[in-house]
Amino acid sequence: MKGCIFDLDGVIVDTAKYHYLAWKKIADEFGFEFTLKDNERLKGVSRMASLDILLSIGGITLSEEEKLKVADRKNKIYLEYILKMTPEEVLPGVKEFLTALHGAGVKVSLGSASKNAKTILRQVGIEELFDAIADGTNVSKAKPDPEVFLKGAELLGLAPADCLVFEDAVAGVEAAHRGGMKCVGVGDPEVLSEADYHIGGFEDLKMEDGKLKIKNVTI
Ligand code: B16
Ligand code: MG
Repeated sequence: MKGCIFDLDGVIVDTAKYHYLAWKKIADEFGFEFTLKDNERLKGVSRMASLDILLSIGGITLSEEEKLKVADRKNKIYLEYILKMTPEEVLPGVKEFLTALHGAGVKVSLGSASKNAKTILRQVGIEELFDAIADGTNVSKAKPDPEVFLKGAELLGLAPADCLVFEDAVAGVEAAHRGGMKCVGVGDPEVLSEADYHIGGFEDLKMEDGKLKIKNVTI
């Protein structure tokens, strides 16, 4: 393993709660209910695809032009939350693990669908721990397409097979595999059953003699 590629939402930070609050505001304005359970369907999904799901829940049809306006409004509301994020919101063990990877000479890239990824990393103070950023601004195909992870590997100057992906979404695990990469599932092992390795959180990982150890397994 020469490089690690990290999903953002659900792996590095929990931005799903802010996506939820912003989409809920949009649903409230249209006058329909949008629940936390509904929000699960938006995880790892691009902004416009998320809007399509939201509108289908509300039974609402909009023109492409109206959809762009609503997506833009949602993003403005989302940004209000994002710009209040603090370094304490980086998920437990992430910063320590990224620092250990750097110490061991392992390259690090982001692999996220978000167009706000850089803003979020900057806001929580870990932007400098990434050697490369593949995100919604330089990739167009959504997971499970492998494009975002292949872009991450390319930006790091590494072969996909030398990279390990960290993902919390089923579509992300599939994207890693389709890109020829092994994947660590972050979260429920039953949901992420296709992942090659499983962790509950980054406290389960450590670097020892330049090698990655997951619980007691050396990779
Ligand atoms: P934005 P990830 C994804 O992040 C989120 O899980 C998903 O809910 C969101 O719609 C998507 O980013 C796009 O985000 O509106 O900021 O461009 O898990 O791929 O890091
Ligand atoms: Mg995610």
